[in-house]
Amino acid sequence: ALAGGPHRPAYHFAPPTNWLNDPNGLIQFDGTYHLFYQHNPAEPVWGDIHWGHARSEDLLHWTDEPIALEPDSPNVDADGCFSGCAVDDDGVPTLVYTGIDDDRARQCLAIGDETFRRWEKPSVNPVVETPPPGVDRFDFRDPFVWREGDGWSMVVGAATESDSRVLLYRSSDLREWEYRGAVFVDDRPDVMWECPALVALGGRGRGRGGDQGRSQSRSWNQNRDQYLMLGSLLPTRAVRYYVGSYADERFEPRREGILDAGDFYAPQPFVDESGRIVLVGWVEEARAEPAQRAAGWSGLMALPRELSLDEDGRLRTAPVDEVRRLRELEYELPAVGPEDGTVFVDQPRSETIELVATVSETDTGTEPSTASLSVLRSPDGLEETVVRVDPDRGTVTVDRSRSSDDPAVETHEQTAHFEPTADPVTVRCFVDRSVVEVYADERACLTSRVYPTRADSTGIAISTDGASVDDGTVWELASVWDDFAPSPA
Ligand code: DQQ
Repeated sequence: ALAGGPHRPAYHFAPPTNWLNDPNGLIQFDGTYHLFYQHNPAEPVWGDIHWGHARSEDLLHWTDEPIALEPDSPNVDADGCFSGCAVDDDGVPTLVYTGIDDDRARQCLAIGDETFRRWEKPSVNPVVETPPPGVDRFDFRDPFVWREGDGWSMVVGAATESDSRVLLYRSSDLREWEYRGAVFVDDRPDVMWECPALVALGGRGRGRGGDQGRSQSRSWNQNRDQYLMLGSLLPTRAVRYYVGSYADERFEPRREGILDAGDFYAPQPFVDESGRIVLVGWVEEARAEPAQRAAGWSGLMALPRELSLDEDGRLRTAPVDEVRRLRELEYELPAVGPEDGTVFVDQPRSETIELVATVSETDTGTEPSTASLSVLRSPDGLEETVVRVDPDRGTVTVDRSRSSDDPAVETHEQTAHFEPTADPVTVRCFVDRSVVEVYADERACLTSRVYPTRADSTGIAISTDGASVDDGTVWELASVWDDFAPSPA
């Protein structure tokens, strides 16, 4: 049975029990998607890091699989199997991860078979034993590997005394690696670049099937100006992206931004068999440890997102199309004009919804014009989470000041930015019990954790302050778990 409580999500991936952090080893192999994740199987707090595993045919419904990696090799990974990736080595599923022991980080392999259930750690481990000179022995982790030309490339996150950097390695066989230098340097001091990733933004429809390596190498060299570099940065925990060129073993950024300014960290991209770039990220808890222990689980994954570039070279982020299959009962939302104040919506009353609405600025001079969507709202309005959109300023904010009666949860406001626009902004807002995941026109996204305490905090209200809301629709969304216990109504 699933560890539960009223805040367990119905359609986001969460571990069956205990702790989850970063997604690892994302791959589609013979049609099936695999998700591995940083996992403490004994407690819902970070520690004793294993790799948990789940599989899916549609990126929505997940089947729990046996633990893939255990920290069991002295001088290699006995203190933890930290983050990494999966590749298809000519039909052999292969995990590349960071082993931790004695406060040292080393890059390691695990070789699988077609069941994805037996993972052997070869005696060549670790495949990269020491970092290059100047790089901290512990801040040297999170390998991300892809096929490039006739071999393999790998980036590893690193910190030196004065900067953080993304290190590049090359190999012909995944076992012997040659250090090629820093592909990218971020010169802010005291930052650690965790979970680096570099992918070609090939664009949709390029793929014709094939494995991850093949689809990545196909777009390789075709578009050397269109690469995406990702980094999860300590200690601010900002998830940065850069769009730029990758040539001659250097990445040159052209544009940058924050991928998701909410409770979101350590995302990993992969190229699936259709050629899409799919991103999965960890959504952290914003409740105190005793509440996590009481629930018996901690951490979940944001909805899988498709990343692409628009005509102007800007990054687009949208939930994968499969997410539309969760839609059940559909309701129209009333249009709310700038003078209408607050409109309370009678139906649906649900904690698992998708709400889509278009917000238009109206000409009110210098005042900012905003529209607010209130979700997880109690009938008396004492509990509610407010999603505020300001097209003119280019912001979407999740106001959690009244999200929960529980004083022990985090309630600070979170804001994502996009380029201000005079055009209407379409907001897609996914509510899943303790998750509010908002997309503004595919140009900004924000995932926030909220913990309503009341069973009747299931309502919706719309209010405007100088803006108007039209074209609204709400769907109740299905649960993806067979043994999912609905919370008491
Ligand atoms: N989490 C892993 C590390 C990574 C960090 C440890 C990012 O490999 O740097 O659980 O959240």
